[in-house]
Amino acid sequence: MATKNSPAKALKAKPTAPAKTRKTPAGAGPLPEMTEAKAITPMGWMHTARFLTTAAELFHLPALDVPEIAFVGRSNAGKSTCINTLTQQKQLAFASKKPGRTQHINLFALGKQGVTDAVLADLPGYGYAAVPKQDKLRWQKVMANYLVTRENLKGIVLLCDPRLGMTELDEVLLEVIRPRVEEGLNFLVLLTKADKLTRAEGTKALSIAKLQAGGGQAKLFSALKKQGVEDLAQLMWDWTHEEADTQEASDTHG
Ligand SMILES: Nc1nc2c(ncn2[C@@H]2O[C@H](COP(=O)(O)OP(=O)(O)OP(=O)(O)O)[C@@H](O)[C@H]2O)c(=O)[nH]1
Ligand SMILES: [Mg+2]
Repeated sequence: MATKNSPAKALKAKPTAPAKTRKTPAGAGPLPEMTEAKAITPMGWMHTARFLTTAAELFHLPALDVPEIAFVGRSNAGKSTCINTLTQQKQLAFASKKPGRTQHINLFALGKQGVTDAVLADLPGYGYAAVPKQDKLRWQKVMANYLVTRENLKGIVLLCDPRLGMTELDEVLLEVIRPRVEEGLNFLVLLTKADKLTRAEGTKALSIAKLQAGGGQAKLFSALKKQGVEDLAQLMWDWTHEEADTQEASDTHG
């Protein structure tokens, strides 16, 4: 029997996002806005984030059976800041002006009342010139292995500073994950620090990123201006609750 805090219950909770971004189960019609007393918003769900564990090596990571979303990208692209903004917590992930701040895979658990129904992974950035070559190569291997073999990986967010565009290492990463994206792994190119761009520059960067994303999506994001935050929270919810949505839809159809 499902208890009050069971994952099954958490998975059933439907976030009530603003009407324009709100997703309803296929064929289930509009969600009953007023009757869902306990419904949480995607941002409320994100706010439940808490530190789970940290690992310097892939084999130190615990095997998990909840969906995981990885935040990857160049050093200084804004991965840790993005996680802090999404989760509305100042120092959950360590962000810094100094590149290379994140040197482990850090996992953060999500879910209401201590029930973990998804995990965010903050990965070390690549491409920081001052890192010794040996360390760079070691990290590229750890990351590639993680992205290819992590079984509960449900989606990848590749953060990219649009003023720099995709670098050679971003392209390498795209090649590494392409087979998994083609198999249906969710993928988003997130153009960070959008506050540094004019509207026209943003539009142009977005259309280029959409082409580069292959089967994935592309979005603009600014931690400074809080641009694209709710949209991203909703997407993270959708990625990690796809099966629950499908189940609900089929339940509705009997
Ligand atoms: N203007 C602006 N600056 C940002 C934004 N997001 C992050 N930054 C800045 O970019 C720098 C790097 O941010 P981090 O979040 O530490 O970057 P990271 O990708 O985690 O870096 P590593 O841990 O080295 O891989 C910091 O100085 C942030 O304040 C943004 O949306 N707008
Ligand atoms: Mg970081």
